[in-house]
Amino acid sequence: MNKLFNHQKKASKITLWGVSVSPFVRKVKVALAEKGLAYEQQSILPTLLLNATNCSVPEKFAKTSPLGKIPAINDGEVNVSDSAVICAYLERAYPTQNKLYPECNEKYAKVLWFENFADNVFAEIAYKKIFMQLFIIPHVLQGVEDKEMVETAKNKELPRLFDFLESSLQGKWIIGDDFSVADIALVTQFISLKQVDVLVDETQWPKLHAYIERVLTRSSFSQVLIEK
Ligand SMILES: N[C@@H](CCC(=O)N[C@@H](CS)C(=O)NCC(=O)O)C(=O)O
Repeated sequence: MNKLFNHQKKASKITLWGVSVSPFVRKVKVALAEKGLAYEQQSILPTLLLNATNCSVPEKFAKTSPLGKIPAINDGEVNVSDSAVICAYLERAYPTQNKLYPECNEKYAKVLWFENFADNVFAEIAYKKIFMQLFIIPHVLQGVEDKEMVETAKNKELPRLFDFLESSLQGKWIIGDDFSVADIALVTQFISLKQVDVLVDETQWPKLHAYIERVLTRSSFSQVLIEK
């Protein structure tokens, strides 16, 4: 009873900063759901977009996210920003909940590699060159997308990354038998692609297509996608 009380008390003090449309915010929401941690969300745009839309930047957010990016969290007095750092922090702060990183050193390194690939290499194309152009620029900033950038990303750059992932998939999850933060980081990017109608062709990338569907059946993903 005491243990349960302590857990609930600890979990309820997490504040997540960021709008759910961000794949990086979604990544943290799924990680929190996997860990069964309660939180309250402050749906805020990054500082760059707050400024561009003449909105003020809350002091607490500025303090929590020094670069003004989303996501960021407050866990009591602890301020953490960047999705990869937040997930690593949550694993360490809440070690008894579902593990997001494997014990084995080699697998751990692979997970970090794929998480970095998802957040930086894949997102550079999927998020910056496609989602930003097709969603954020027209719908949030009322601007006009760079059509040439989108076409090159969709037809040349993205298929190469799909090929790489197709050849990397040897088991149930991206690094094999262990579901991890790498799966969360990757599939949250695919959700953004789907939101702008960029899909993975099942005939060309069958393993990747099945993998994404498999990850999406996890209750953490359904929970977050239902909330939206
Ligand atoms: N590496 C960061 C990337 C976060 C990121 O780029 N978030 C976007 C919103 S989806 C943002 O805040 N952009 C504003 C900016 O780059 O200043 C993470 O994983 O949290």
